Amino acid sequence: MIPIDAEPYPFEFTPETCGLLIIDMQRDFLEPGGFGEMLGNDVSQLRRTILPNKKLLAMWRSKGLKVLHTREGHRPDLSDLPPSKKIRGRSLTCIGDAGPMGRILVRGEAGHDIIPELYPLVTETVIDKPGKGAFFATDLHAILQSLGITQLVVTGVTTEVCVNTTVREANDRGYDCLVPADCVGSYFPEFQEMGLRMIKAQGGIFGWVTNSDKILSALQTLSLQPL
Ligand code: TIU
Repeated sequence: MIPIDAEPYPFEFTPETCGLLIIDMQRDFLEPGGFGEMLGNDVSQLRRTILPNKKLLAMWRSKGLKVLHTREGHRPDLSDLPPSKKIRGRSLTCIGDAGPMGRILVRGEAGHDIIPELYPLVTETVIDKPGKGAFFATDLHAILQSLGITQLVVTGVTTEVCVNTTVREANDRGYDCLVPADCVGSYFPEFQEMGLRMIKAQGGIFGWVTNSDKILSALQTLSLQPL
């Protein structure tokens, strides 16, 4: 066990049973022309998370630890897209419509895929999720259980939507979640702050918050075990 400086108190990091869960670092959220921009957001707000995620991912991989990625999106026939989600926002274009990076938030399209900077290795788990939480309508819990994972470092976008929803779902299923603030991003600075405060409030009601440099320092103390 390696204690990691975190709020509201140190996180008892057990690397062998801790997965790095990177939420929805997809082109549709981080690049112009995708779902995020379609909702009226400034996608440049999220791009500051790319470099810290890249460093954390590289270190995690170099130690041979488990990495999981998620992608939010839907089947090409949209049979898993609730009508309520399709029409939400009253935008001229909606999920499934053609966009500059292919059909918006549809599996198999360029915009739905993970950004090149954080592209998954073939050995890494990719969870395709139709909702905001990574546990809803996916096999994530079963996969984590079979791997013996009990802790998650959760990164990605957006802080108050898919990251928060996933952390809450994970917490209810018994996982301890650590969120590095510099590796999660929101289109809205106030939601970034509150999203993180909600996780660590009330004695860590949903989990812990730290910065990626603290996790990198802890990982540096481990012997090298490349995949
Ligand atoms: N809109 C927004 O902030 N987020 C999403 O729709 N999905 C994720 O957070 N991945």
